Amino acid sequence: MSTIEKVDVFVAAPGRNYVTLRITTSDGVTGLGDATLNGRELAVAAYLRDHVAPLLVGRDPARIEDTWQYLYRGAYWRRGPVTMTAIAAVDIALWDIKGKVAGLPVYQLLGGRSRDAVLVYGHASGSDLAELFDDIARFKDAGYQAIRAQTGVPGLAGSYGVRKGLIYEPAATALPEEQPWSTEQYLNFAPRYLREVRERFGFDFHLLHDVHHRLTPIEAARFGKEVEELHLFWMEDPTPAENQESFRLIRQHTTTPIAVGEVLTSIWDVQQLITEQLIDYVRTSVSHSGGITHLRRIFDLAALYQVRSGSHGPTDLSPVSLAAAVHVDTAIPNFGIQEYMAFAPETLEVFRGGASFADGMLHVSEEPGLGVEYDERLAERFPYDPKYLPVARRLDGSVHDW
Ligand code: CS2
Ligand code: MG
Repeated sequence: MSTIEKVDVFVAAPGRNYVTLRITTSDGVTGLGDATLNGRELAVAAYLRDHVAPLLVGRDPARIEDTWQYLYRGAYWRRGPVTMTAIAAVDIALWDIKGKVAGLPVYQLLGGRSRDAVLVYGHASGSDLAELFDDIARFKDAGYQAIRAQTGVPGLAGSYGVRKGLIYEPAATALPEEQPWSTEQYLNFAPRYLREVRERFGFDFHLLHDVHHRLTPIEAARFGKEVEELHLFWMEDPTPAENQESFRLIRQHTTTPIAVGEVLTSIWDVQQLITEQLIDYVRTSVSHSGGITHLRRIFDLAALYQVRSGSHGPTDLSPVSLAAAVHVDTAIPNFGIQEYMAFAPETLEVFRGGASFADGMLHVSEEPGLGVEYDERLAERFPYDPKYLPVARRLDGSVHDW
């Protein structure tokens, strides 16, 4: 029987900080997992190195479910982004190994194709409307059928979601940048600019918007109602989702579809949102919610309630995550859409292979396993560079959800 012989955790910054797990079996088969948690990378790296790796050596790599249960229940302390990202990295790596041993791409182990390709959405942004419109035009010219639109709020410096240069990266400072926030100014502006986007570009593409946890439920209800006629594909994270029942209030007032889940890390954290149909898309990601094994459980629960997938997938999830996500997206019946951002060139030098982009869609790798290789030698040239996500403060100086 093949056993797990070696567990390596690589922390490097090719394009941005990534934590990559590599598991090697006694037969020399390797599997990769993504353990990146933006702004808290070293917490997951230490959790893996110090508390998980010693438990894995000698285990049967084929026992993916047993390893998941062992790491989840055996930790005693459950859930949360650090634990579930560490478990996810191990899970993804073991699925990679299982695919390589079977000589099959992972999606084939998940039931085979349910679709030919995976619809993605791109991220158009601009510090003002003119820049946003130019960016939307660029994404439409590049073949994107779904585009998220974010722009700065006049009078507020550093609004959420505005890309600086080619690659979007919100974790950009050695200590958290403090950004001002005004709900009133946002609510007076966002519905207006989204309407101008529809007036300029029409309705022949999916338009998405990320509220990014910034509103109270009734404010989110107002926002959803005001943009209803714009037929958004979704409004994302309209209000913080720790209190899942707060979405009942939004649902009472608007039919604008709702997407939630990128900061939620287990089926229990989205259980009420799904079973009460308080959301339309669940955005849990393969690398922050326990890996392929647990994400499948979440999407299967979601399928019972006609909730579709909409997995998180910005560049602070590595190409290993994106590859694993597209294997899952290719196989599940209730796929909705996959978030996708182009990686930096350095990232693609270190992480080779995986899903490929064409005509607004991602195409799954047919290589055995996930289809991604990690060049650890080249990665060493890009040392870890600690960065924090911003913190938002209201105009009275109190902390708000960033
Ligand atoms: C955003 C993320 O892509 C999204 O929907 O919410 O970019 C999020 O801000 C980052 O992943 C935080 O690291
Ligand atoms: Mg988001």
